[in-house]
Amino acid sequence: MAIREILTVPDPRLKEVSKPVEGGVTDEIRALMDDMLETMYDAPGIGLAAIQIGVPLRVIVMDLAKEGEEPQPKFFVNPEIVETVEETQPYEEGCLSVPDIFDQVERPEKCLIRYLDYDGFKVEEWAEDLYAVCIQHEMDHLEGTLFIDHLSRLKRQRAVDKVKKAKLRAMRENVA
Ligand code: K1U
Ligand code: ZN
Repeated sequence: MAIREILTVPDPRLKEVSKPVEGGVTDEIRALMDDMLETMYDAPGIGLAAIQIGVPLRVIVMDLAKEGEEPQPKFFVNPEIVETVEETQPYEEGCLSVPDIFDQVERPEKCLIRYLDYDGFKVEEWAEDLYAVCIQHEMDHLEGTLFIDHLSRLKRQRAVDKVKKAKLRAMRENVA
């Protein structure tokens, strides 16, 4: 297992549409998911899409366990949103690719999802609460969409500028 670098805005790879995994859940895909989970725990975060480590495949990992609870890793290969309810809920979202920026995004309260799990079994289940928020956020990554794309142009530009400035500052500190 390995911790990989997480891409941050404005890296153009974050705008790519990820491709389906062909040929089922192989050991190679499981190795990718292992690296993604380790990278997500290290960050730390509660979800991660493969494109965030530069791999344009439709693969997501997630763990919504609270501090002190047993880890509950979840793995999603070729996930699809089959159905959503009309009711929406706001949630203050963050993103490891847009570090230190948080803002409210309104999304459907519940969604029916279909995916292949770590062992390649087909799963269909309803996601609600934080699970619904997080899977929709991660599915957006697979389409090249970031949570800041749901905000106004001004807020989005401010967020990108803030991340760029922080990266420049960190680079200067590392040189000095
Ligand atoms: O996709 C990502 O970049 C991961 C992102 C997932 C997410 C968070 C909130 C709403 C929707 C999706 C994160 O994990 S940001 C970090 C975070 O939320 C967190 C970090 C440590 C403890 C608890 C939460
Ligand atoms: Zn994200």
